[in-house]
Amino acid sequence: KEKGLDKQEIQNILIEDARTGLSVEALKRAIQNNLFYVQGKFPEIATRNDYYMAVSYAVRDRILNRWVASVKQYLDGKHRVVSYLSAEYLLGPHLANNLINLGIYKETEQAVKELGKDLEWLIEKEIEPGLGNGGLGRLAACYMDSLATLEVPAIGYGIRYQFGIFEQDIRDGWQVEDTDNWLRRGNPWEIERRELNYEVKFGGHVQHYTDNNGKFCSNWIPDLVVKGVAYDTPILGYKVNTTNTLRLWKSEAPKSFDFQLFNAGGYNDAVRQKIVCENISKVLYPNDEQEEGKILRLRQQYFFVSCSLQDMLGIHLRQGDKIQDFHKKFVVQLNDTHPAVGVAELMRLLLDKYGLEWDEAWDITTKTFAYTNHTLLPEALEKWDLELFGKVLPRHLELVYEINRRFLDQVTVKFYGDHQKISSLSLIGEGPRKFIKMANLASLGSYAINGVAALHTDLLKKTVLKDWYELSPEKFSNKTNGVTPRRWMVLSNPELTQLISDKIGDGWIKNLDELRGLEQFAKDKNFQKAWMEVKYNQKVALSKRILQRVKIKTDSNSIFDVHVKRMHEYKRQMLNALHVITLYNRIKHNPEIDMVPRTVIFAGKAAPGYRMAKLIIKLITSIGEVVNNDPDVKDRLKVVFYPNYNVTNAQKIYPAADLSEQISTAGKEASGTGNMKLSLNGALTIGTLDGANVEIRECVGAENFFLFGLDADQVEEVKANGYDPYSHYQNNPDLKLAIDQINDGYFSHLNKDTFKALVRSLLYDDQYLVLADYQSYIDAQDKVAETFRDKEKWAEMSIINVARMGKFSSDRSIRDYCQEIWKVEPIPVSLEK
Ligand code: GL9
Ligand code: PLP
Repeated sequence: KEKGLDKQEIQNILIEDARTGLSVEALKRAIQNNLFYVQGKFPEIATRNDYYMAVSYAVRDRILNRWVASVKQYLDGKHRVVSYLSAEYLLGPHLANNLINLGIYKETEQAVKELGKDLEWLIEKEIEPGLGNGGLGRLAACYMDSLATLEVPAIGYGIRYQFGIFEQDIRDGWQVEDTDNWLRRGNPWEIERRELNYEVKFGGHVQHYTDNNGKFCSNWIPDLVVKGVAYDTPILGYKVNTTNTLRLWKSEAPKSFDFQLFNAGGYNDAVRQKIVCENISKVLYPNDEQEEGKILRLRQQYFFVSCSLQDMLGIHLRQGDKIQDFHKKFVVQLNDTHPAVGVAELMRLLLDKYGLEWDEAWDITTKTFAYTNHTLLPEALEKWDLELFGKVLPRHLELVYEINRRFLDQVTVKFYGDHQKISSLSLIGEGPRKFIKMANLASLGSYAINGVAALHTDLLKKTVLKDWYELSPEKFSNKTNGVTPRRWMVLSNPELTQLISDKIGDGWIKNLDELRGLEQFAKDKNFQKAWMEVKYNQKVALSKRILQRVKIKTDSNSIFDVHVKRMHEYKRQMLNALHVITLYNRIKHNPEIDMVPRTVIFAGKAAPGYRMAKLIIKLITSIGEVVNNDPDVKDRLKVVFYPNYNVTNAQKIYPAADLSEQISTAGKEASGTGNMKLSLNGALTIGTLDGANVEIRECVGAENFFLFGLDADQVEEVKANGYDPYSHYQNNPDLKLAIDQINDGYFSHLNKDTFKALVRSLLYDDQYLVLADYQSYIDAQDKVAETFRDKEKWAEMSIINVARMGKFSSDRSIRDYCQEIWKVEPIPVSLEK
C-alpha cells in the first residue's frame, strides 16, 4: 500500500490515464495535478478561481484527445466540412455544458467534493463569453452544439472580441453599461495558435498590369496590414467523440510592419499602427438589429472573413486537392450579411492569388456560399457607403463593380425595360450617396438562401428578397430555427430532465421527438403534481436570486409571467407594461378584487444608443417602484426587471417561467428562439402569429396557446389604411387611463417630462401597433389568469406543450441544413486505443 492507495487502485490508475480517465479517482488526481503543475498552487492557497481553472483544465484534457481524433479523422477521409461564418457566438458558460456532453457531471461533482469543494460553486464562478448580442449569436452556438452531436465535420469562424456584449446594471431605474472584460481571469477553454495566422490588408490602392503571358493582373498595395491569430475552442458533441472547432481570430500588428517604421524613426507611428490593428477585434458592436455603418465594423467583418477563407483554402490545398474543388471540400454558411464580403474576398483570392479566370472563380464562389437571412427590419439591412467601402477595400470595390456589371447585363436582357426591378436587383444603390447592398451581394453569391421560420421565409419571398425569389426561386428554402436541449434542458433544468427521463427514458435528449411519450401522462394526476412541483421549485430558486439581486420579494405561487429578450420596440415590452398598469388599476379601483397573483419578470439589454428602448426600461422599473411598494396591492402583483440578461441568467429564468411573452408585432420577429426554450421548459405562450410562434402553436395545438392580436397581413392592412393610434386611446378607457398616468407622472414622482417621448411616440406614431393590439392582449391575459386558477388544466397544458416541442431541437434544424443545403454526412469519430 503506497500513499493510501491499495493495489487495485494503483491498477486502476495505470489503465486509466490521469489525463483522460473519466472515473472519480482519475478526475480528482487530474484536478490536483492541474492545480499544482499548471498553476503552481496547492490547496492551502488556492482560490475559488484556481479551482475553477483546475477543474476546467482537467475537463479540457479529456476533450482534447477527442478533438485530435476528430481532426485526424476529417483530414484522413478528406470529408466535406461545414464552415459557419458568424460575427457572433453567444456561447454561454462552458464547464457545466462540457461535463454534460462528456457524461461526467456526477463523477466530477464527487471528485470536487472529495477535494472539499462544491462543483456548483465553481460553475457559478465562470464568466461567460458574451461574444454576441442575442438570438442570432445564440443560434450559432446551438448550431455548433448540434453539428458536433450529430457528428458532422464543422468549423465555426468568428471574432475573438476582447470585450463582448456590455454588462448591464440598473441605477436609479436606468440602464448603465459596463465593459465586459470576460478574459480578466483567463480562459481555460481556448488554445492560442500563434503559428496559425494570416495577414489581412486594408486601404491603399490597386495597381493593374499585364504579365509576361499577357494576362491582366491586379496588385493591391495596402496602407495597413493586420495579422489575425487563431484561438481555438473545442466544441464537444453530446455523448459522442466528435469535437469540432470554433476558431476565433484576434487582430494584432504584424511584427515586420512596425519594425520598418521603428527603424525609420517613426516610433509613434509604429505604436499608433499597433493600436489600429489591435482595435479591430477589441469590442463587439452592441446593436440589436440596427445597422451601424462604421468603418471599424466593416474592418471587423472583412478581417474575420479574410482570415477564415485563407484558412480554408490552406486546409484544402494542404490536402493536395485542386483549388477548383474548393466548393466540394467546404460549404460556407453566411450567418446573416455580416460575413457577406466573403463573396468578393473569395473571388479576390481565386483571381489574384491563385490566378483563376473570372468565370471559373465565379463558378466556384457561387457553389460555395449559402446565406441565411435573420431579419426583415429595414433598419437592420446592411448597406455600406460606397466611398467608405472603397477606402477600406479598394480591390473589393472593383470586384463588386465587375460582379454587378456582369450580373446586370444578364438581368437587363431578362427584364428589359423594367428599371424598377433592375435597380432593385443591383448590388449598388443610387442616391445622394451610392451604397453597396450586402443582402444583394449575399443573395447573388450564394446557391441557397433561407429564412429562419416558415412565416419569415414567406415574407422574405414577398418583400425584402422578392426580386431575388422571382429571379431564382430554386435557391430559396425555409429552415426553422431550433435550440439545443442539452444546454436548455439537461443543463439548465436538471429536475425536469430527471422527471421526464424517469417517465420515458433519456432518448429524448438526442431525439427530441421522443418527448411525445409524455403526452399519455398529461392527464395523470400524480404526474401533474410532480410536474408542477418541479416548476414550483424552480420558481423558489429564481425568487431567491431576484431577492438577492434586486431586493424584491416574490410569491412562488403567483404566475411567473416572463418577458426576456433584447429591449426593442418591435418586441413590445411596452404592451406588457400597459397590461401591468391595467392590472394595477383594477386593484386600485377595487382593492378587494379576487385576482390571480402575478409576478411579471422582464430582462433584456437595450442598445446603448437606442433611446426609446432605454426609456422603456426606465418605465418598467418605475412602474415596479410604485406597484411593488403600494400596500393596496397586497402582493398580488409584482414587477421585476432582472438586470444583465445573458446566457447564464437565461438558464436560471427559463425553467421558472409559467407564461412566455412572445408578443412582437406580427411580421417583425423573424423567428425567436427564446419562445422555444420557454415552451420546452413547460411555460405556456401568450403570443402573436409571428416568427416561429406560428409553428409552435401548430405543434402544441391552438387550445394550448394564448393567441392574440393582428396577424401580419392585418398589420399591413391597418397601416395601408392610415393607422390612427390616437383613436384607440380615445375609445378605450382602460388604455386611456394607463397612458394618462404615464404622461401625468404617476410613475415618475409627478415628473411629466420623464416619459414624454414615449407617450408621444405611442399616441402619434406607434409604428409597432401597441395600441391596436392592446385590448386583444388584455383579453388573452385574462384568459391566462382564469386558466391558471385550474391547476390541473394548467399542468396538462404545460405537459402537452413540452411533449409536442420535438420539432424545435436544433438537431432537427441542422439535419435539415445538412440534407437540403450542405449535402454533408455524419462522420463518426473513434478514439485510438
Ligand atoms: C434575429 C431575429 O430577430 C430573431 O427573430 C431570430 O430568432 C434570430 C436567430 O435567427 O435572429 N436576427 C437578429 O438580428 N437578431 C435576432 O435575434 N438580433 C440579435 O441577435 C441581437
Ligand atoms: N439573449 C439571450 C441571452 C438568449 O439566451 C436568447 C435565447 O434565445 C436570446 C437573447 C433570444 O431571445 P428571443 O428569441 O426571445 O429574442
